Amino acid sequence: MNDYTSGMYTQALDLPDPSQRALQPVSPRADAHTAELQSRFDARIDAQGKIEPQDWMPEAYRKTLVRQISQHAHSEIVGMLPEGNWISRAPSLKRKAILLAKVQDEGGHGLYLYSAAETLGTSRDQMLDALHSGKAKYSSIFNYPTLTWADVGVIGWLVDGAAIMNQVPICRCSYGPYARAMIRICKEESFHQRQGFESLMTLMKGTPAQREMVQDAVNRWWWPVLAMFGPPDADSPNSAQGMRWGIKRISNDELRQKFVDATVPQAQILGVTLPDPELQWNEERQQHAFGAIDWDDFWAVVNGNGPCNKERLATRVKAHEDGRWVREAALAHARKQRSRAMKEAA
Ligand code: FAQ
Repeated sequence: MNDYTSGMYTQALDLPDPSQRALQPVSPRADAHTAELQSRFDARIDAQGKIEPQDWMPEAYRKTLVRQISQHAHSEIVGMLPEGNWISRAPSLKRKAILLAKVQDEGGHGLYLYSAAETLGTSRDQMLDALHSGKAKYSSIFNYPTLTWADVGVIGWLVDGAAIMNQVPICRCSYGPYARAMIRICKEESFHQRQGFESLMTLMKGTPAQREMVQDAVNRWWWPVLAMFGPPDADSPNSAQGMRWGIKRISNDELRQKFVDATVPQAQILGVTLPDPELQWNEERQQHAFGAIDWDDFWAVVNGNGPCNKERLATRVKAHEDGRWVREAALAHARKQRSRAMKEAA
């Protein structure tokens, strides 16, 4: 039971609703008004319509969106770090320019997403405080190290590939600002995925040592990428309600399966082996069967104990502190302009 499962959907989920026990209506009139707003909201969700910032929405819907969108924004911003480490070591000017553009795109995605979350009444400062104090989550995948240049290609191919698989359905999310932000993000992620594949293809056409480097990177990233889709549906506390509200459109397990099915032929074209002896085509199910994911490792990483959690958070906090003077200067400039405009108007 969690606090996202309040309201009428708890009936559909067959869960008790604690809010109904704890809260009494202010007055019968207020209660009737809320019921009317709720029923309009439900009708719009059922009709696949969009909810906009000025619309009434249940508090639990707002809270779930702030949780998911802010986690997503944090992932984009922290996701800049593993690749950012390679900007100064890219093997050519062309690769450096591509990587700079990609890392900058991720920063842009973070900004659209923080803006989308701000429309729900939570400030960017509040969200950043939650990230920097270690309270907020961000994607598990960014807590693994980038040991060689091949890791940068593998992040593009597999991590961006998984991100697209997960994020294309969010373009149809019921919350308008989130859905619209995702359209541009997905277009850019698609470019990122292709540049990663192309970079790996170049390495695979190179020396035996370069091919080995790619295989080693694929071996290290494959399983964490599969875990990135989130826990199995049966252990995913937010899924049923998220799907009912049209925030999530496809479940964690279904997306993971689609990703495996799409990636196996790409691995064959590249000439790499995916490190799973149980991975094979299942004729009956018309999809690939694959081995068991190490969920203990996933939860250790999510709970702050992955190989790079501490380093990532420390780097992020330092970047925020280093940028403090820029924010303060911009605010001071805005104040000066405002007071000048007021003097001129007087
Ligand atoms: N890492 O009940 P569910 C990118 C948490 S962006 C950490 O299934 P839900 C771009 C989950 O928050 C990548 N925590 O949760 C890029 C929940 O905890 P809570 C990020 C995870 O929300 C590429 C608990 O487990 N993408 O890659 C993870 O229904 C390359 C139970 O889970 C998004 O954020 C995880 N992997 O489903 C940048 C997409 N998985 O909050 C740079 C939007 C689950 O109750 C380079 N988000 N948890 O305390 C989503 O689609 C969903 O939020 C899920 C999780 C699918 C991530």
